[in-house]
Amino acid sequence: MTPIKECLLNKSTKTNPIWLMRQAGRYLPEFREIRKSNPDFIKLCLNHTLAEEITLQPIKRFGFDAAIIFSDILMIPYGMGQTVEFKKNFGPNLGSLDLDKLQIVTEDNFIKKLSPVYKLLSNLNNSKDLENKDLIGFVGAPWTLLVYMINKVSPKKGLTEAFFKDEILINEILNFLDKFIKIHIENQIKAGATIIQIFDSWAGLIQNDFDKFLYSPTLSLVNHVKNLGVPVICFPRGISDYVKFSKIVKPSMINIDYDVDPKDLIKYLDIPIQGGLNPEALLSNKESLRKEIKRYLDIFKDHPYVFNLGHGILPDTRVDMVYELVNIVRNYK
Ligand code: 1CP
Repeated sequence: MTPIKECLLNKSTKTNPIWLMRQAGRYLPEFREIRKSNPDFIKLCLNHTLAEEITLQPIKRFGFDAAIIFSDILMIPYGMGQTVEFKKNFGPNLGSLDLDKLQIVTEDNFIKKLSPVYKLLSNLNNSKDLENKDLIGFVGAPWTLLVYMINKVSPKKGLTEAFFKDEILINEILNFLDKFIKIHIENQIKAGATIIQIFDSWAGLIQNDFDKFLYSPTLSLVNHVKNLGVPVICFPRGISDYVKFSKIVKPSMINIDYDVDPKDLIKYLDIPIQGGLNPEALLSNKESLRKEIKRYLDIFKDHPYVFNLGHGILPDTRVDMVYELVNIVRNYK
């Protein structure tokens, strides 16, 4: 059984399993090399040969316990017919949203457009490099995808009231998202994903209607994954109440961000926990990195815990700091 599966079953593991969010990409020189000659990011995600190579790059270097496929949460709006572009130093830029066009997108159209993602998973499923490791497929949560689809660009600067003005549009998109996210999950599992992670990167922007935007739509997905017999990890980044979320949504494991106090959590949570370390710790020096890692490992000594970060690894991270991190986690006693 893989180390992460053991952890999910509450078994004690010799050392904490480890992988890092956004481990494939940005900070790796070998990724940047490929990216240079592939300016169209969506095309790169749909090139299953290169996507396989990129997925395995961090595994070959660091021997993580899981590979996460090289893809993006915005492949779902792309599959639903909205254009998605990534501009240098700007981030994603989505095209106009046409409900009439969305209504005629069939399950077959969607699967056809994203078929290289499923091919990527089935190829990786047979890879020697992933023996006794998990293969993580993922989706964006409905709220986070709704945010990108309506806002069209990153909501880094927050959302204005105008975002919420068309309730009919919001409800329609949420319905479509529930349908197509489930299709994407199902096809990733069929192709060989052994775990699904649901990224709700902008959950922290929700201020009202938590049931409508957070709990109900996520619970619907979590139940779908569980019915397909695969564990599901939720990452509702930036919400204040991880305990309430976990009690309502009941994921197999919860990924925490770096703003929550892990000591508080273990008092109230009995499900396995993943993550927490501030990715900025990797930009400091080895001594403070060691201290921060030890803080998490000490707190989770008697709790099923997968080591990971509290958000994605930052582009400026030095590769030698990642080696150091893996070393510290693997040798912790
Ligand atoms: O310009 C480039 O080279 C592209 C950078 C890049 C990469 C490497 C983007 C654009 N996406 C990815 C890959 C990616 N995205 C992966 C696979 C690699 C891995 O994790 O190992 C995954 C899991 C994601 C998930 C993702 N995409 C999230 C959720 C996780 C998170 O970090 O919060 C989000 C929010 C996105 C949207 C996205 N895609 C890319 C960017 C720059 C962004 C964020 C934009 C923003 O700040 O709003």
